[in-house]
Amino acid sequence: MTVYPFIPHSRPILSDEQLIKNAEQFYQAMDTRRTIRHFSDRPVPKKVIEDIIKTASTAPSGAHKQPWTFAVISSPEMKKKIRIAAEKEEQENYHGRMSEEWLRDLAPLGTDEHKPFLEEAPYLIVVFKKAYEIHPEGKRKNYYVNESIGLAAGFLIAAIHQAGLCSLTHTPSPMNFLEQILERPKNERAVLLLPVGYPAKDAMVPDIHRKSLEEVSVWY
Ligand code: IYR
Repeated sequence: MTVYPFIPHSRPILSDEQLIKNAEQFYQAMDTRRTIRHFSDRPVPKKVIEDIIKTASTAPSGAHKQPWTFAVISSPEMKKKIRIAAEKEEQENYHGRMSEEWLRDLAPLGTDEHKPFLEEAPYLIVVFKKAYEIHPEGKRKNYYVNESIGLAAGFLIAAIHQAGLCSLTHTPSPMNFLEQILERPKNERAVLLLPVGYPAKDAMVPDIHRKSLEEVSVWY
């Protein structure tokens, strides 16, 4: 067993005013984030995608195992393959697999089985969770994999927004076609597919509202 060396860590003590300002500014910035479904094909520098992935990978994870792989797709051929496979699954979802209640809940959002954004956005990022690690001596366990992936995905979406871009948290289901198309090793499961880019010029979003602080918090 190796023990990490421990190093000091501190944050500067800020004035209450500065703390309040920082928190409020970040909230205001994040509150302008919207999920979009219509992307521009305007190119985005690869460096931006590299840095948002590095940001996602700063998320905390069970036993610091960092049980994630981010697959980045910009090749038009690969994007097309992914769109076709996703639409095949979604066709079955919208026309049989999803319950009446589910379809009713989605109706106000106007989604359907057509996923042109999978070819339009300059980048697709697929988030894979690593159920375990493959080492030469065999399998090594990862912990709290779902929680860790959720945290990394949250960081990723925040980083995309902060950079000035948009994403769509897309979950075509089942997602195993992504493992096949991208030829991922057997310890990786696709959990999220995010088109990333600028919104299309005529992009529209539903006029939905976020729950208030009172609705989402309890204080003791
Ligand atoms: N995966 C489908 C259906 C879908 C489900 C939920 I829950 C959403 O919030 C949105 C869509 C699709 O991508 O269309």
